[in-house]
Amino acid sequence: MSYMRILLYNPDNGVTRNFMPHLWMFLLQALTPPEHEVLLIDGNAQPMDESQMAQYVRDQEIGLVGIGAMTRMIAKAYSMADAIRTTGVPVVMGGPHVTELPDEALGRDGGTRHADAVALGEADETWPLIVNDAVRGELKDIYTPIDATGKERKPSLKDYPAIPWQSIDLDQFNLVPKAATAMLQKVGEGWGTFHIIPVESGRGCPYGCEFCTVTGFFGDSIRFRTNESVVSELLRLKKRARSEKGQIAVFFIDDNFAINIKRTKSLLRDIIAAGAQLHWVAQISANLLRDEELVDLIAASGGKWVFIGMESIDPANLKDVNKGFNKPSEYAAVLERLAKRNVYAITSFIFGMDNDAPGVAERTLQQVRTWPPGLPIFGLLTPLPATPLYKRLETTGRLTRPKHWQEFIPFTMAHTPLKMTIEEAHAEVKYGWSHAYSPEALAQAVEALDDQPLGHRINIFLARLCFRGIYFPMMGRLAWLKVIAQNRQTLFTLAKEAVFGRRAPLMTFKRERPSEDSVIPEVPGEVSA
Ligand code: B12
Ligand code: SF4
Repeated sequence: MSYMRILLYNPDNGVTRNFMPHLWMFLLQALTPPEHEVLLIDGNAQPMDESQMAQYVRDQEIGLVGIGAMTRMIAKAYSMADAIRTTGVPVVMGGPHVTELPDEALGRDGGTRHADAVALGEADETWPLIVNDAVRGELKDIYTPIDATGKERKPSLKDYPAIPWQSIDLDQFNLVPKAATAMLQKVGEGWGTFHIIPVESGRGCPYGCEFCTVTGFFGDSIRFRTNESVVSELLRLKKRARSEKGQIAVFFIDDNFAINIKRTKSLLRDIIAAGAQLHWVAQISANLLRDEELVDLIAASGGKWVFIGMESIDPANLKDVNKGFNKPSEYAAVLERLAKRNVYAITSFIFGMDNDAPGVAERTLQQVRTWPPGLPIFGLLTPLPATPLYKRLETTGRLTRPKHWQEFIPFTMAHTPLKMTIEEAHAEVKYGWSHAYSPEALAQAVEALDDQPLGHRINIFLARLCFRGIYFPMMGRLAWLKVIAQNRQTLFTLAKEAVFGRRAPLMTFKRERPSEDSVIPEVPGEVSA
């Protein structure tokens, strides 16, 4: 058994700083044979260029580097891999992009070879084999998770490793500035550190939306960890937060946290029974949020934000992308149901769909303004490799940048929509962000929670300020100061109330209530594929 020092690296996404680390790094670290040491670098938290990376690999005497990346970071991943390979250290790549296009990473498509080996699909079981082969200097080109008969094998998640959150160095992911730590440790239960930690309770989604890689990658076989394993992970996180006088919020990264409502309810009940509640956010599709009991349990178990892939308010668009199970007519009722329990939504919209025409952003915002305040986010329809969308656009000759990932440009389309130009689609996204996150819109969101405790209004205000940064870069101190200055009136009103305990109305805005026909009937129960 020989010792090796392994580096796991996630390139920066080029848009936002990392508000949350990537789970794959911690998972593979926990699955690495124990005789090896594993170092983690997330480029979003610790930016590095190619020469710094090569130097780091030499200085730290790294023996193997694992790189994971989504499509949008793959160009950076390749150039970092190239720099590492010049030092003679082998690079293994994994994740959704190289799973779909292994030949690209291995240089078998006529391009440069970037990786010594590629791990296809879920690597929970192949990673220890990769490490052992690397120690022997016998890396294979491709690692595929297959069983003895050669059939693809998906990890069951029943023996999920215990990620040692209590001892992992999370310094690079602390969202509280170092200078404020000592002071904030004394506030309330302690705010000296704030971490958003990714936790998965299950994998897989059967819905097969046209633009999504998940059904192809994780398969339509849904697998869950045991409730016990998830609860004990939350308890470990809770203990850590207490011991460092800080806060931890959890992001359940399951693609559809309530895909099996019965199981989700049972997990949430167990979390409550064990006192393992932490504030959490999860992705749940709107159709699964019809169940009042589920929403009660979400609130009681610490759920604060639900990410809903609404995509469009136009049923024709939803049908086009195989997401007809989303019913725009029920969006308002779903959001009201959450808001009644003080749970709010991150509502995600995609512009540039085939039935979108100029003005789509304003039409969408008109609806959004009638809903409880939340965090709308806007993106463009993107043909990710190996998705049904990619194939459809390729066969109909509509891709304008077929290999868009080789030159990633944020918020830029790679195909022409049918009812507007690419430039018009870009303008719609800009309109969406700038109007949803203007100082007036932020003030209105706070004011819409007029009947709620101050904490809830501060929460929505801070969340909106941070989400603004997804589109409008707020990296530097100066950029933050500018945003704060623009929102000074809302800030002042909130601060005044915090100090004097009395509230002056910010604006006269009141959210319009949904019309009768947007209220859906209560349909309890399971929704299957
Ligand atoms: C959480 C999440 C996010 C988080 C951020 C990521 C984070 N910090 O964790 C948020 C919500 C911010 C986000 C945003 C986006 N996301 Co996202 N996200 C996810 C999600 C739901 C979970 C990721 C996860 O942790 N999975 C669990 C881990 C265990 O799986 P994994 O990462 O795939 O790792 C396994 C294998 O891939 C492999 N592996 C991975 N890396 C490596 C490396 C090595 C060396 C090896 C050996 C193996 C290996 O082993 C792991 C264990 O089996 C996935 C969907 C999914 N279920 O994975 C989408 C997903 C990754 N996101 C996706 C997309 C498109 C986006 C956005 C671009 C969406 C948008 N239009 O804005 C943005 C961009 C984010 C950014 N700024 O860069 C796509 C990526 C597809 C692709 N081909 O790139 C996915 C797959 C979902 C989809 N719709 O198809 N996302
Ligand atoms: S519901 Fe979400 S995770 Fe499932 S296929 Fe559709 S977009 Fe992907």
